[in-house]
Amino acid sequence: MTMTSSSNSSAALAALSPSQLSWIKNLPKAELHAHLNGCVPISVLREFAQSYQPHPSTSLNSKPPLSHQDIAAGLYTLENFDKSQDIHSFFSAFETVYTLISTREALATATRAVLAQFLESNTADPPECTYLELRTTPRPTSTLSAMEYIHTVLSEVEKYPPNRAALILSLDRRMSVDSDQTAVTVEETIDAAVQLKKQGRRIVGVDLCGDPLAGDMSLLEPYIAKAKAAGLGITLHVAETPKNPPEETLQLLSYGPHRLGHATFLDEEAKEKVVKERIAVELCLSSNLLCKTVPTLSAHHIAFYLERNHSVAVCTDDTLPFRTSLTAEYALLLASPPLGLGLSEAQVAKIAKGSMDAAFTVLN
Ligand code: 6MZ
Repeated sequence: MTMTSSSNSSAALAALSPSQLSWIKNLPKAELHAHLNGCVPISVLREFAQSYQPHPSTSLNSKPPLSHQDIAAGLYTLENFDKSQDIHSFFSAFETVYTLISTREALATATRAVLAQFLESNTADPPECTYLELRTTPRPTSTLSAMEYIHTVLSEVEKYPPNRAALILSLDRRMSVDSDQTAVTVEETIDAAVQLKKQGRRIVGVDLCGDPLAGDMSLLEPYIAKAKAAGLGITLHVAETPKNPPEETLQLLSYGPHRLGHATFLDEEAKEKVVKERIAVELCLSSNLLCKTVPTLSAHHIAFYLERNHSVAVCTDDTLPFRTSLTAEYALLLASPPLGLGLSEAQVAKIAKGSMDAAFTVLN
């Protein structure tokens, strides 16, 4: 049996009284920032790993296919993401997930498991969230085109009613803008989102994510404008690391996003703009602590927004590597310091209401 270290959020969860825990579980709330492939339950990945056979068709980026040992090591890293890692080593952890989820069946199974994790009630417990906006990056595999990838995920999302689940398509900062023989481009992703929305399918927004230091963000403007003009919500990961230049952040803000992901290292000018333009911020506490972009909970930038009565949505980001759940992230808000932030129930209820109000379905 593999031992996994416990997380900050599980300690906060354990510190709550039974009535506090029940109150949190029953609070209506939205999960607005969850990456599909970062939220696949480990049990599902282990099952895929059992039948995995290294084959050229499973290789990624023309590298040799991962061996059984590579897969085992990758799963271990995902489950034990901690001391030796930081945000810059985080992105390679997805190679194992992408190798194991390369067929339509595996993708559908993984998507169903992620949706169930957030939306199904578990024995006596209510569902983790009232409403889920799941996001994923379209990814062609050896057996699936990018469009088939999107349709597979979308069909699973659409099995839930519109007031429970919707899909956001992510642009990866590493994507080329308008030509790439081997991978999906920004242009293809935006066109797919726009077309599917026009057809009445459940795509509600576009995200920008991926390695925070990759890519040239100045090229994105016309694509974001096109998505906005089609009525899609825009959420952008911004200033996730201290190395993100302030000019890049201001440029991304100039594209008029409806929401921001993380927004950890905003300078004064950017902060002022975010507050003035009331751009809701998706905050992922465990993710920031484990990626070491925020040193302690008490130093988290959530305090800045709460002081200004600014809309924030507390979210999980990637439940697998960050060993968390939406309930556990809310426990970090309510539990007394040092395990949590010690917010009042009124403050936590306000954050939960803010998450529901910031949903992209509200735009439509
Ligand atoms: C930036 C992140 C992320 O799209 O394959 N992703 N991008 N910052 C983060 N926080 C630390 N967490 C996940 O889900 C996995 C992909 O989401 C992005 C990465 O590009 C990762 O490969 P999908 O479903």
